[in-house]
Amino acid sequence: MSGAKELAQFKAETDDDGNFVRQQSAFRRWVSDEPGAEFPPEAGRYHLYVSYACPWASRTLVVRKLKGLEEAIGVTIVDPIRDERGWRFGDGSAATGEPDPLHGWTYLSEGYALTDPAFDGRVTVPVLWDTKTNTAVNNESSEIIRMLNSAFDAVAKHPEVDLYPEPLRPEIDALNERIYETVNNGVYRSGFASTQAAYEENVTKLFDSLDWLEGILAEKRYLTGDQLTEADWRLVMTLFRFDPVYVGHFKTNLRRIVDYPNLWAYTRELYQYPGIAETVNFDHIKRHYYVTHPSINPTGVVPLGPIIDWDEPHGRG
Ligand SMILES: N[C@@H](CCC(=O)N[C@@H](CS)C(=O)NCC(=O)O)C(=O)O
Repeated sequence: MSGAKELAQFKAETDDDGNFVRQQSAFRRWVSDEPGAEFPPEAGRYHLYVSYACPWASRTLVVRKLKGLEEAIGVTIVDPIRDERGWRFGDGSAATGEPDPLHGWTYLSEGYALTDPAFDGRVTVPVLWDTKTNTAVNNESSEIIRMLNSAFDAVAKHPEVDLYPEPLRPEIDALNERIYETVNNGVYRSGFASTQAAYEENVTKLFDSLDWLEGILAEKRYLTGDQLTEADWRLVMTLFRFDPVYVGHFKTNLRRIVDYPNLWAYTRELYQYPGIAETVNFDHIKRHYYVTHPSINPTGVVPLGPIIDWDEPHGRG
């Protein structure tokens, strides 16, 4: 890929002040268990296209796992290395990800074109695909995880798991809002800032939020208390990637997660939670970021470290 093309892409994603601006997700339809819904939940009908590298896509993998939807909803892992043609399918090897089992596509953009021939935005993961109408239902992770949490209970092995319980919703919404702005998206806003001022502003807000979260986790086991909710799983997608990638690649280096006693123990606890480690692929994560953003890492060299013991006992609880 040419560096000029990549720079042009990033320019389009940066405002006049040098701030990274994320595009709105395009497909916003819903799977619902309401009678007469356009997309009713059915085992075997829907499919997720994801990248292990992507924190937004990985949320959907985690919720699928926690709800016990592995048999009801299929998954395809795309190649972590992306070029200007967007996400590509793999050859089935551990390094490149999987071929498209449904259509034999080469690029995920083929699914975007099938859903909306006029689509001309960036092709993103995750995508929740409907095999019956052969279209993308939704490509916004925050909405897909809500559907997986509540619409598929009839076909879920763990319908009792509720990551967005009614009484906690206002608290979860408030946590999500600050964490999305300053942490989940804050790392991208820091890393893709194209001016010193934009970088410093975003890094400062990011670390103010990490300090705030460290304080919450000094008092509580999880963000809302003793129950894991979507707010925890959304946060930890960024924490898993923080020391391995963001500290170096996105220059979010005032501190590392391992320097925060509570955040680091909490990050390990969620990593060690049954079924989660198999959704976290550090090889895909590191190669994706370091190889796919030539404007900030033109050599594409992937660092060997840092050495992190993810299995160290977390000691919380
Ligand atoms: N708001 C979307 C964001 C998804 C997103 O930006 N995914 C990234 C990967 S981490 C992507 O596919 N980027 C492709 C591109 O920008 O070309 C969501 O939460 O689902």
